[in-house]
Amino acid sequence: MKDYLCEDTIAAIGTPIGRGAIGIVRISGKDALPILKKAFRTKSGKKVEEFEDRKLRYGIFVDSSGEPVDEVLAVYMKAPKTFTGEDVVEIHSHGGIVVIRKILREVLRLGARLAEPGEFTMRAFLNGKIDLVQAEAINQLIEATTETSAKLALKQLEGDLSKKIKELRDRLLEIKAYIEAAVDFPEEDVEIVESGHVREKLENVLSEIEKLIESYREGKLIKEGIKVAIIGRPNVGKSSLLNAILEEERAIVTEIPGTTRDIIEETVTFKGLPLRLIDTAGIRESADTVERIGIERSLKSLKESDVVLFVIDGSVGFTEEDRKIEELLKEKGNVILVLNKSDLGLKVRCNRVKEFAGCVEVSAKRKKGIDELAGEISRLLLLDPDSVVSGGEVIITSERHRELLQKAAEAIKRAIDSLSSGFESPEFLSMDIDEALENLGKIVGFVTTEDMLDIIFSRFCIGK
Ligand SMILES: Nc1nc2c(ncn2[C@@H]2O[C@H](COP(=O)(O)OP(=O)(O)OP(=O)(O)O)[C@@H](O)[C@H]2O)c(=O)[nH]1
Ligand SMILES: [Mg+2]
Repeated sequence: MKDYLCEDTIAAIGTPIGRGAIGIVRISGKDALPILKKAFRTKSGKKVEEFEDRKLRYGIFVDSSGEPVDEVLAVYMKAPKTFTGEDVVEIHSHGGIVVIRKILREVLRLGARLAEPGEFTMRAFLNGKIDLVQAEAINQLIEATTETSAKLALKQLEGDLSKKIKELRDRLLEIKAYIEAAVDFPEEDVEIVESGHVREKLENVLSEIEKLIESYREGKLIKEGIKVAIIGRPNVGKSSLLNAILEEERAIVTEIPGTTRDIIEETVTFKGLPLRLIDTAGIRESADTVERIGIERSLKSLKESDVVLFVIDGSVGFTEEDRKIEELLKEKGNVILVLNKSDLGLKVRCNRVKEFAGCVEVSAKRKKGIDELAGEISRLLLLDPDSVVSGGEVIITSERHRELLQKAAEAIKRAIDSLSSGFESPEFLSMDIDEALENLGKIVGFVTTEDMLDIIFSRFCIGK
């Protein structure tokens, strides 16, 4: 994707590879319409000279020798009111992979080039149809595995974060105007800076940037899903708990200890929380090689998790084996004790347990107390997915954005420091503000470099 000139026409299959009712080949660029005209015939075999803008047309797609490939619906969308800002053609055929590949091959033969991953979206960005944050949000939306992360991506696509960044930049530009006036009139520089309340304004901008940076913790959890490891000795009901949360019989449950051998990971939206649930092999001393490997994997997912559900058989109480596992959990902060099998009568109760960050009494078998678990998880992570998604707060979800905001914050802090330590050189102040502006600009794409674009757009799938 080294060539950012949008001279050539690009094409790709826009639908997933596999069987489907329809498949779409998308073409963007100045040759999109001429290519369509060459390969499209009416049902009676006639060429079509005029395609009405934005109107689906039924016909036959033919190959180089005039042989029909498939019956299709084709649409021509005239620039600039299209996703990429260029002429766009879509050919909707039947979804079989053979047919759709044939159509793509023909389109390439007629002069289009196969699109690079993310190239359609990159053209949309380069042609000013969307900014960088929105381009990244498109990818996030495609990659979203839970409802909550999809909603968050959609908010960014609609421009929430972009608006916020632009507003912060405008405020910095206003501050910069005062500082430049101070540079121009050195005798009155102190008065000018004071009359503009420069320091106060900088502090306000800084505190809003810092709030955005803080929102990353929450944003990341929602975007990637909260990793929840279900840990405990064999037979306490870990897999039953997984099944109860998923509301399906996903994992095998038996009365034989050591049933689960390998980790099972499932993504689910549970009471609005995007969870990546990991059911693990029961931890115990074992001579069985397969089981031992499984237990090692349990310990690994324990380490990588955001939250641990430590399950014990509450009808039995803490056993020696449970205590050993508790030892392993010492280092972990977010451990919720799950007292399972409450239907059999509990020997330990949550109000007696103080060692864990949270505790719930459940019956995985009877599906009792399961909802309370969601409450405990969100309480522990200080996460309220409803307000995150529907509230007015802007949340960042990308490491790239976090880094750039951090750099902007540092530059503003420097400016504030130099103001408080006796204001000597407005030129330096101006440089700090410029640095902050540049970093904010990189978030939305006012300021770009080729490397940056390469990195961002190469993460996309082809056809997007
Ligand atoms: N009465 C009762 N039995 C339960 C409950 N939860 C699980 N069980 C039973 O306990 C046994 C073990 O359940 P599993 O879910 O397979 O336990 P596990 O912790 O995944 O076990 P391993 O995979 O061997 O580590 C099964 O016979 C379940 O039916 C519960 O809430 N109440
Ligand atoms: Mg199990």
